[in-house]
Amino acid sequence: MRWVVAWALLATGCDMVFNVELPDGGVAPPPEPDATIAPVAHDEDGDGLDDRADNCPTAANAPATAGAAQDDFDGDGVGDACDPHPVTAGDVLVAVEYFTASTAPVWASVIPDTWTLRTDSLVSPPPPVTGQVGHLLERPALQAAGATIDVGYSVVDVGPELNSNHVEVRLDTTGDSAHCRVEESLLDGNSRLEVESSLVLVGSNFTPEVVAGQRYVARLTRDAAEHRCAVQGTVVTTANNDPGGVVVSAAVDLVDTQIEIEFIAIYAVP
Ligand SMILES: [Ca+2]
Ligand SMILES: [Ca+2]
Ligand SMILES: [Ca+2]
Ligand SMILES: [Ca+2]
Repeated sequence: MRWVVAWALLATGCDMVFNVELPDGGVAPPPEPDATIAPVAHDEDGDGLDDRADNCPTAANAPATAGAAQDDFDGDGVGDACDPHPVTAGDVLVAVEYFTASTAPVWASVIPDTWTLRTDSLVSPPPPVTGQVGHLLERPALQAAGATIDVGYSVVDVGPELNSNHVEVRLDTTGDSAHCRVEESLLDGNSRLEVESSLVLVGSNFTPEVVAGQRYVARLTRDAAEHRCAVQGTVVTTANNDPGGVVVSAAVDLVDTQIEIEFIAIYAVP
């Protein structure tokens, strides 16, 4: 029997309610400060190294030789496979959420949607049969200058809208917002990858077509000079017209698209 539990999170001065449907009965886990405490014996990327021993817990990067160190060219503790600045030291993984049943996610729906927490992922509500519906998942603001966000997800379903089914990853600072968007157009059959900063939009065709069930990692990096949006080797950049502050809010914004989120990681340059 499935049941629904709701708890409130206080963040950025606003009450947010996160409705999570758990697969089995039991006592709802209380909210925890953040998932920098990785779960024991959990290997998100399947490279054989537990998350807590892995210098890049969301991308497979085990050492080529047993006992050797994982590649980290600039020696900042963030492995090359996921380092936002692989030849410049200073990157730090400041928050990561694996959506395991054993950790209560700090990510919360702004609208009291029902997202389903599975054993190792979070699934958004299904798209509507008709019309257009959006879903917004946010986390409390954190200190993260020059932040990068990685969202590992797969598309479960897209809705009936012809030209606006999309997954958007967002980092907001005071007075500025950066977006990395993957849009699936049923109108022309193309997928588009876009990055937006302070209303400056850059677009690029994104191939291959988004495939249901395939894992994608959307990465948005905001540096002082530019924003970069990267998915599966395609990168789109635009100028950062307003560097903003170091207090960053992060969000995953959906329209007419159902996704299964495997992880969300945030890096910062201290
Ligand atoms: Ca691992
Ligand atoms: Ca790894
Ligand atoms: Ca590094
Ligand atoms: Ca680095």
